[in-house]
Amino acid sequence: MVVTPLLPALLDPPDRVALRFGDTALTYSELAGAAGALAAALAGRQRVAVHATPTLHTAVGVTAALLAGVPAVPLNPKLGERELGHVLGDSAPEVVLAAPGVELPGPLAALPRVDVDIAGTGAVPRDEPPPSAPGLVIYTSGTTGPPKGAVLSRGALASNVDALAEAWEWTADDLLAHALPLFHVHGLVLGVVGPLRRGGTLHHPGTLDARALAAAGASMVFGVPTQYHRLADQLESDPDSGAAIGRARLLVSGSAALTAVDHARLHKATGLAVRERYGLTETLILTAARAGDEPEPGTVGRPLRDTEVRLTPLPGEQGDGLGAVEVRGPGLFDGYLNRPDATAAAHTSDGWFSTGDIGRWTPSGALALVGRKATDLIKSGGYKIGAGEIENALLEHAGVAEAAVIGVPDDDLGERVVAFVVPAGSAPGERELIDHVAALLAPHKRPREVRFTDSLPRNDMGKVVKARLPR
Ligand code: MLC
Ligand code: AMP
Repeated sequence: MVVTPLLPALLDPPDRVALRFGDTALTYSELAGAAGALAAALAGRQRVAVHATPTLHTAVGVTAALLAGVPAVPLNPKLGERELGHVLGDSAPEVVLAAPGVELPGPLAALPRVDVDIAGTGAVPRDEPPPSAPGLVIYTSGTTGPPKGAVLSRGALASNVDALAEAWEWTADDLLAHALPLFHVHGLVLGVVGPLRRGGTLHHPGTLDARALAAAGASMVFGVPTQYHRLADQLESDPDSGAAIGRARLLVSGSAALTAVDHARLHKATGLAVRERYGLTETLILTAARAGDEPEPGTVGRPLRDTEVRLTPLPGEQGDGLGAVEVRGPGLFDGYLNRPDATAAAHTSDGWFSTGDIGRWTPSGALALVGRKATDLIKSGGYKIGAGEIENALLEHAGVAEAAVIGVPDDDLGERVVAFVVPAGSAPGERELIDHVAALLAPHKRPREVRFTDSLPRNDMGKVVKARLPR
């Protein structure tokens, strides 16, 4: 069977920069050489972990794994020991890819290591697995328990970035700039696989800083709302950078809602209307505002090609158009690794994936998201954070008798993690508890604030009623 390549531009490299991180860049020929050499070293492995720093090495490492047909597990380099132990135990990678000289945390350092040589020269393998084969395993939080590994097939990656290319008229001539982490769908699938599949260029400036972005000369920019919020702050006193960024075709925001205020501030500073798109780790991107559509702030656009989105009325709703967002399509994951129970629970009885989001259609056919079903999921800085995971980490501290974690609205982060703690004996320090969580889990999961209390509000069954916690 002839399989269509996932990254055709590497088989016939155009004369163009593929990846630029800071001041270091690789052309398509150089990337093909480096990733081709590494792919040869990975051939035949079952699964490979990637120490996913925001560097050229990570992009080359993941590209090599995709070329070799070996599923890659990108890891947040700041994962705490508990989370890292879980992810490695669950995904069982045979080797870890890392930049030369970088020190790896304990459990990762115990794995056989393959250094990513960005100057390597090897041939790109001509054979690749079918689209049904797994391409990436990306870990994501749920309401309870440790993160689950979403298995994304090569076909899901390809079809999703192709549908986005159609929506955004994304071509090889586009220069995409973003400063996203490379261990989630946004930065890695849209942000690395996307431009490489198009044969275009990615520029990763490290942070979405106004001056760096202005200098990048990008035609497209991706970011999470927290990054755009900070950018809007900077542009208030830097109109020149605003004008330079405004020469882009498209600014796209996703992973969480961009506020109306930030939409307006960015429009004022750049002259561009930010487009939003919506998706999940498990589904890849589902809906997007098109390049040519009238901007409609507060919506996340229309379903992508071949993606079906339905709204199932919520129990007790009186026909106000609100519904649970349920989806089907070629971008959906194959299930959670080793978790058939969780995979089944995430689907309806007739096979649609339940996103957990609540939405309504607007008259133009765009989706507006109005909330989430679970109060135990927090979106902070564009990261999904399960309250239960943080509560469990807090309860491991000897000074904590009871804990309840919620997200409270925050101008910068969207939501901020706040922990309510009933101390065991004399209360530990707030900083001590924050550091305790940051050491066990990734630091973005740490509470930004701890409020000590004598008791948590509970219902007659003894269950904590988070709605009664002061926001
Ligand atoms: C602070 N830090 C600590 C600490 N306190 N470290 C250890 N112990 C403590 N007690 C450090 C952190 O390590 C970090 O270091 C810094 O302080 C702050 O980190 P942060 O909490 O992450 O915040 P910030 O730097 O302000 O980051 C904001 C941000 C980031 C927006 C840049 O949140 C981000 O990159 N978000 C993107 C999330 C994303 O990609 N989501 C997509 C999911 S996919 P240092 O060194 O880093 O400064 C998805 C699907 C879809 O949702 O639709 O896209
Ligand atoms: P994750 O599991 O990290 O992939 O996060 C997926 C969740 O992010 C979705 O279920 C939504 O709640 C949220 N999300 C993604 N994009 C948007 C957006 N443009 N607007 C609002 N929420 C979004």
